[in-house]
Amino acid sequence: MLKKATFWGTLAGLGFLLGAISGAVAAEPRMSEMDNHPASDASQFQRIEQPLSNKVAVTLGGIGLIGLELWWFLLSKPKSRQAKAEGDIQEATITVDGGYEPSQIVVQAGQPVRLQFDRKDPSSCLEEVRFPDFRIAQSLPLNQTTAIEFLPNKPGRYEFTCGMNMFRGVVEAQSTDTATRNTPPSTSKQAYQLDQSVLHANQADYHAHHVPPSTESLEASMTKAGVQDVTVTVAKGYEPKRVIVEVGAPVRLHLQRINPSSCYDQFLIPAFDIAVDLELDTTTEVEFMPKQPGEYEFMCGMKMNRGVIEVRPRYSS
Ligand SMILES: [Cu+2]
Repeated sequence: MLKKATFWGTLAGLGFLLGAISGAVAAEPRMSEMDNHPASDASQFQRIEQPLSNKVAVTLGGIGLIGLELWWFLLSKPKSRQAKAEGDIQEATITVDGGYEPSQIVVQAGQPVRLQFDRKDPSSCLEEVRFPDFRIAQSLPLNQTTAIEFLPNKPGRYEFTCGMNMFRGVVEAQSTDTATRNTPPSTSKQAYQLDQSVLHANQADYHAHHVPPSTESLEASMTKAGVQDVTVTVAKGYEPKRVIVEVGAPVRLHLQRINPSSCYDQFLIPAFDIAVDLELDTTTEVEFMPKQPGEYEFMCGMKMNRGVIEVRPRYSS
């Protein structure tokens, strides 16, 4: 994957250079016409005069390549990153936000590694990171960077996961250059490994990008039958996190589970004795009657993800 990225980066860079040069060449004759230069100058430019269609094509090509360049640097996120050597230690920063970014770190085997986990996601799922191979289980305080160090003695793939095994990443320890030359790794195995990392990256992506924008709180809507209806999406946490209802009318929650993580297998509202199983890609309904104003917590079966049902006093109309 890294090689592919380098290839495209180089191609885009070359394209940009070509585009800029040809753009300038195409623009030059026009400038000479405008400036009303002496005849000698004009004849100099005439030698490179091109048909208009060529100029347009070259300019458009240049603009297209500039666009590609911008896209490359601004919009495409590398999924894999090579750790940087800082003295004797190889270092990389991983952003913890709806998964791990990047989710694949390439390091050299036999040298100590320091990973800086920058946790930005408040979800309790991500409050711990584990490296089973190194017997590391480290809690990550929110909005802080936590360093984790270990030594990958042998080349190989070392997975790391959140405390709930929900989000994943991998440290790929490669043998040093000399060792690689002596024992080239099998290509098919490498391809398989890349597929695996793409799979994991996609899992993290699912949480990072395919989740509707967060609605913090939502008021239930009253149906004609007098039921307070709310849909709660179970994605990266509960959306909305706060459900607002009135006292004295039944509440029906439509729990729409789109997150495959087993964290969300169960849904609990202890105050109303509700404990239901949520099937993936299915909407499950629960009903209860709020008799007292107040705040009532709901949560997943593992009590990691939480939300609140806010029961307000009835409107006096
Ligand atoms: Cu979880």
